[in-house]
Amino acid sequence: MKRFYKGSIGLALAAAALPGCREKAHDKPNILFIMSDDHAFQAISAYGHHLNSTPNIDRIAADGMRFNKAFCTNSISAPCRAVVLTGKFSHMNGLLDNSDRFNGAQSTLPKLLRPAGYQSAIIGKWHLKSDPVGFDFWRILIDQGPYYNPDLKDSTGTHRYEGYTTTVIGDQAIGWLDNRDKNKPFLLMVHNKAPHRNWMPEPKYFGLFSKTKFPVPENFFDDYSNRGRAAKEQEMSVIKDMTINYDLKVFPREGDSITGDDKAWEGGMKRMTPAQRTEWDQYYKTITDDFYSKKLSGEALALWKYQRYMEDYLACIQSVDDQVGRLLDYLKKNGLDKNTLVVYCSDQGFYLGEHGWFDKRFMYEESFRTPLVMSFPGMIKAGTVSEALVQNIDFAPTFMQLAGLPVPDSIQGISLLSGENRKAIYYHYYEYPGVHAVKRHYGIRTDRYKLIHFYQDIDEWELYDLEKDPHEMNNLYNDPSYTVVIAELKSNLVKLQKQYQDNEALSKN
Ligand SMILES: [Ca+2]
Repeated sequence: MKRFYKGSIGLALAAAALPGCREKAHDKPNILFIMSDDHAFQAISAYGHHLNSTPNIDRIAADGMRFNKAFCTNSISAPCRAVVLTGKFSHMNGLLDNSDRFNGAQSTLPKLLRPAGYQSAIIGKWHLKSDPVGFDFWRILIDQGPYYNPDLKDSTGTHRYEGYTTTVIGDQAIGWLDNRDKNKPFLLMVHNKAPHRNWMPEPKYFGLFSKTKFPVPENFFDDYSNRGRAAKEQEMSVIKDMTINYDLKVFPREGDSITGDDKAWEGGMKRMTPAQRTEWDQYYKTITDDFYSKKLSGEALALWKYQRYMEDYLACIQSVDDQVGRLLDYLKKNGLDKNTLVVYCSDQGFYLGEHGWFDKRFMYEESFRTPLVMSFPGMIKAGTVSEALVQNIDFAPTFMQLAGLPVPDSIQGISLLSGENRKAIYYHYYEYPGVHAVKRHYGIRTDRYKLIHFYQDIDEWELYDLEKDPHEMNNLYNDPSYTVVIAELKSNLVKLQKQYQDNEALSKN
């Protein structure tokens, strides 16, 4: 099977033809890379999950390719961003978890594309602590950034922008496109804050899903039997860890003692203008009154929390989809649509109640997998689907090949235009001890199997047969009928660790 399933031949041929047919720098393809934060593939209608409707993201899939097996390498924000920028695993680019500071002196996409004449910009979430290096233009959120009236930092300083953050980022992206040097090809990275926790929707989408009853995932009440300690000891449970005030927007009552994550409940709202706050209070007061009148507990409370979570999470995505539409319309209106590769993805996946969870981090499918759709008329056949195993290390080499540049050996990803296909992918997560208490682990995934090693304060292996157990409910590591499978996976795991030079993991096997 080729890397580009079904559409592979067209893509490979077009890619091969590129350097010869595009001799002038300004004829080189533009790259519009849109990445959201914590956008689950389950929440994109092109993926067929029917939770919501994302017509504009779906346009990219309809005009191009939907990837069903796109994955990250370390399922958490800052590391994913460093991987995208460098085309290298976390242990190679030096950014292992959200507490690390990115070393901007290293080789990154904007610098790598410069020899081909590219101008580059990044707008929106950055989250790498150091300032962007190598971009011609940058205007970024501070740390995670708020949902309303964000401060954006650029080379001149930090300024406050009034409005809903997703829209502000869209405005800035359009503004940059309008003012760019039109004689040069561009790389524009548009990084949304949404739909990251704590899921504060845009006022026009308040109540969009209030009448929708979302189907509860079949493993929402997972008791983690047949799994190890990592699944049992995490702190990302909708039932136990999702907070009523901060996450679910119920106002605390007079005299309530506010504890834990709920202490942050008012932080985002303090940034609102009085008019925004009035609208917010009006909508969420009704929800608050309803919540206190119901006096829910046990299973009823768990299900209420799930519905409430989904309403706000999906409403935030509606604004993201609007801005994707604006950008696509801009490209078309300005004659850029034919010569621009458009990518939509998320930094990683997210749990929408599967295993009873929110958040990410685990190598289990919902957080390991990311949505990925790409369009490029004339190169990617419309409406194609890829089942190839691809990873976020692949963006940098893909963009380089698209620009007609040789890909340096130090880059660990494979260009999606190369026609090469990998049989297995590698993963390594580090942020432990840390928020949500997901233990350190690494592992290998093939088309059918996943082998994970949880280490540091434990030493536990898990094996899943994704064909028989797609929801990863049954660890088969101690099942004797899988002895041969495990031995083969371990041997391939070692090969990948050597190939990617993950010496720390090699010592833990
Ligand atoms: Ca994220």
